[in-house]
Amino acid sequence: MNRMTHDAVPAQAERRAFYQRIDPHHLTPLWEVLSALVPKTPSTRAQAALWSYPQLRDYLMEAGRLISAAEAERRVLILENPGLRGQSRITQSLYAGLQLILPGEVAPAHRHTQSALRLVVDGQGAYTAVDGERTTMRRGDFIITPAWTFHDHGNEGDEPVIWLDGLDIPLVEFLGAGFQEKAGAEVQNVARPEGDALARYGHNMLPVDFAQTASDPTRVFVYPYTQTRAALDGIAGGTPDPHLGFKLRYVNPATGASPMPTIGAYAQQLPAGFETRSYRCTDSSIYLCLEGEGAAQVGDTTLNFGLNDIFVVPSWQPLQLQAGRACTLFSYSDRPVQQVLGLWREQRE
Ligand code: GTQ
Repeated sequence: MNRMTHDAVPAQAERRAFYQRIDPHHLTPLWEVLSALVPKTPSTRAQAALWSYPQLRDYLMEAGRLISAAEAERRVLILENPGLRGQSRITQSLYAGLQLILPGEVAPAHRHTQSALRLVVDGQGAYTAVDGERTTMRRGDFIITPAWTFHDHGNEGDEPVIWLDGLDIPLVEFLGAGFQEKAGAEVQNVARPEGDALARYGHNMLPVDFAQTASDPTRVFVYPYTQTRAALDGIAGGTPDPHLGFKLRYVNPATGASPMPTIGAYAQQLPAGFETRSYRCTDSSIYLCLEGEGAAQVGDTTLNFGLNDIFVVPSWQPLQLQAGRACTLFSYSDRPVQQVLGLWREQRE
């Protein structure tokens, strides 16, 4: 018979002494951490949280007086999840920041393996250039900077311009795959006229010999808000999904996959007074209110959001959205990663 079943279970003190003896050999017992390592349901330290835009804007303008875009390289205030302070992340896998560029400033050209999205929030007259093509940044535009593409931002207008940056920084850090380099010049040469990529790849047509695999980022790098609005308005006369309202995802038009392999992005319309039924999914999402106002009930937490406010909904927490006035919400998450790995789940109540 097994000794363990004969004798008394070894005292806690004896176990602890054992753990201490193996510790210098870089060993630790699984049974002390198993339930945390393999949880019954997703457990993240990330919390539901909201950042009010008027306050964000004030602090960002203050940052504008303290440091130039040139010195900062990117003048950004990072939105850190209150449950993940010090980690420069808004969810376990994704980063969010609010970037300011003042009239006359340039954020110099560089590239990195981290993928980035921009959602333009405030002001006009700025541009982003991606691999030699510029696009004027207009409010609500969704612009992407795929991995390893050179990008610089500039403001040739006379107003401060602010946008939300969404990057896969924590994911790339986790994978140990981060590289960065500066371009030879601060500002990229313009290689193609503005609108070239959208004309070639974004009108339900493609260059005749063009072929692409599903994981490649799209050649379309700007999704103008005018088109997003037109799409949402076009379906808003129908019946809203009880859990999502009218929700569309941004795609690579050549493949139907997400614009970039690591980040999915969405635009959603909720009619005035509409209340979604409880819904949860394994991708944590970052939302920005582009129009209207409302409330997000995330578990026990109520987040009241207004114009340009940003809020985060952690993995597997039940979400109910309530629109006050009709709402348009932008959101992004790591859903494409979870789906390709066979991990993504949702639950509708
Ligand atoms: O605009 O290239 O918020 O490299 C963080 C890292 C923005 C950018 C961020 C970046 C950028």
